[in-house]
Amino acid sequence: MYRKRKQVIRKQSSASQMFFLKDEQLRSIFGKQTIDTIKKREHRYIMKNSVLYPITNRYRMALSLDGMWQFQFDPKSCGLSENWKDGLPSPISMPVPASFSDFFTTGSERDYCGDFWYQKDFFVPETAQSKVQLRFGSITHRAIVFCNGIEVARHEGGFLPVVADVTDVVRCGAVNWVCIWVNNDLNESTLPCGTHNVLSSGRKIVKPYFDFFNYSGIQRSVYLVMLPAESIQDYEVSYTLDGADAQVDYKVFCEGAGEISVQLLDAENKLVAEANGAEGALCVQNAHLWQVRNAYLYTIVIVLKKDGLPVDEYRERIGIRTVEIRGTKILINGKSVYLKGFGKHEDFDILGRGFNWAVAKRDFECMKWTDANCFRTSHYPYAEEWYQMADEEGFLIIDEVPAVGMMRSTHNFAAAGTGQYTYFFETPTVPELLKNHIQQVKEMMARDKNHPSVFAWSLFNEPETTSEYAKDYFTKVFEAARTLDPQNRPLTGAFEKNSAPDKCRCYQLCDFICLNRYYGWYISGGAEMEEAEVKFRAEMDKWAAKKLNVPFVFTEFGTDTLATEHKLPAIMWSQEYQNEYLAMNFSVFDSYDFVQGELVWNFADFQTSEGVMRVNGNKKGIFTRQRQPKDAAFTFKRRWESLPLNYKGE
Ligand code: BDP
Repeated sequence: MYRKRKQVIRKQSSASQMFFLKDEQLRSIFGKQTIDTIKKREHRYIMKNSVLYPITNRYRMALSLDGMWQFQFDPKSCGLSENWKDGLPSPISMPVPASFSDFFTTGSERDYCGDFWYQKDFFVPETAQSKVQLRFGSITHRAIVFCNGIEVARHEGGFLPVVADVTDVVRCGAVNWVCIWVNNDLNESTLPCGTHNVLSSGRKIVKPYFDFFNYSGIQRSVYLVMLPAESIQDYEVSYTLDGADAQVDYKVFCEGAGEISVQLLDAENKLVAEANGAEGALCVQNAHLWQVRNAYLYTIVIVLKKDGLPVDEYRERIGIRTVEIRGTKILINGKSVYLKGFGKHEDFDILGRGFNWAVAKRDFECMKWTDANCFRTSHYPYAEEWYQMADEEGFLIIDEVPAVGMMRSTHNFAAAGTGQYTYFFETPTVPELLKNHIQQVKEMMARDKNHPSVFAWSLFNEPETTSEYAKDYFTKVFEAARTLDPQNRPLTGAFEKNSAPDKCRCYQLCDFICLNRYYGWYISGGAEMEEAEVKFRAEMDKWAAKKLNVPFVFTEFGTDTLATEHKLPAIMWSQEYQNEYLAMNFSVFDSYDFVQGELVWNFADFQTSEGVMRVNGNKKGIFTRQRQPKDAAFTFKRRWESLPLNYKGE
């Protein structure tokens, strides 16, 4: 009966039929809204919607839509033409947030590549504020969002928020429905890069040019956001220190006119500074700085008033700290910091890449136990909650855009070190790729700019960097990125072995240089470890000879290690080998003062595509996929506990 009722509404409100309905009919479907606003609706998503993290207070409300959704694969890609937006023909249940893959018991479902759909009913309160939005933490990799059968948003890119303004299409005090077309295919003009094969059966098999499973779906939380008519759209902050005091420069962006006031509260909620206006400065005497692994958070309270009365308020925790690259040092609050930590993935059993607070909590506890202070969001921006936790725990983040797989090879990591030219940037798809790349840098910086934990932006992982084409391409990406961050944080990218000191044409673009190196694993592994060290030092000597006077950070080094394997003498894949490899790497890192950080690959074992190089995924974890320590975790704990924060600094 329930379903029947829905179908009646759906039929009436189908977008294709909408303009054939009489005004009275439209009014009866959409209540108080006018036909004009309904007719305008299809273009609303072009307007920039606020990506502020959803909160609830007197003026705004965020209702979680997490839970069971309905789901259907669309292997024939007929859903759009058959109007599945009006109701999925035969859906199954699917939890959100989560990747869809690991719930299934057949390979064809787990590895599904193509179109698929999500759908959910949701109630909009009668008392809803003037603006209503649907906000998805991400939809992987591309989506068209329909609300009550009407298109409200389109988005390319699977790791940043999708916000749809549904003000003109929802019915308040009634049940509405959202239906989403999603596609998880990969190609060379979208981020990350890849391709697909079509089997003789017609089934598509995705071929990522990267080394992690192509998890997809609605992998982060979904909110129904209700905002006042005039609202705070965004804000940005930047910091200057002056002795014991600090100045917080801010800018507030609003939709609609009004007076703005800004306050800064300390950790005890006591007012420490205030200012008025859309732009201004908050002066904080005896500021508590946000320090690495010793975070102090203030709360910024932004109030929008109209005719003297508050109409909106947004508050968020921020940390006062500065970031600077000076010579070969990375300075936080003017003091040199040696980075210790991990390249990570959003990856866990059953959830796939779905965000889960409990997993994130365990990850932070494990990282703190090793005395780490930093991680890279390899190879895509993570769920916002990761950054909130890092802000609180005092972790530094290198925030990475999903520019991975920009090298023509089905497994780009396997091409690393072969010395072969793996061309990429001369293909016709490049202008489109560049457009998407810059767009995602914009969206990442817009979302993450106010997190004190984010101290640097990584604009790529292991692309081809030796051609003139690559140089042109990345020059454009860096030029665009340089204009976007109110704090002008350092820009970098992770270079693989082919980006050698005498060949790479892109390292000059970076404020500090990140190297992914596997001497002793992909290069001269096993019995040849001593040779690996010779080659490693030879490369480092070449970098040293360039006298670049910038910091170098190892953003990857590691060995696949099975938690079950022990062997004396050590052999590749054994826990003993992982430790011997690390000892060699540490001795190289310690020999060069400009090496200012070590982020091991990877924090934990993680799922990848199948292949002869992978045993149920990548096993380079220092922890297992279940977050239990391998022997190497104790090695890191010992080393990192013994290194001062300003190791090799002044
Ligand atoms: C690097 C990639 C990373 C891989 C790693 C590996 O950046 O994504 O997982 O190698 O081979 O090339 O383990």
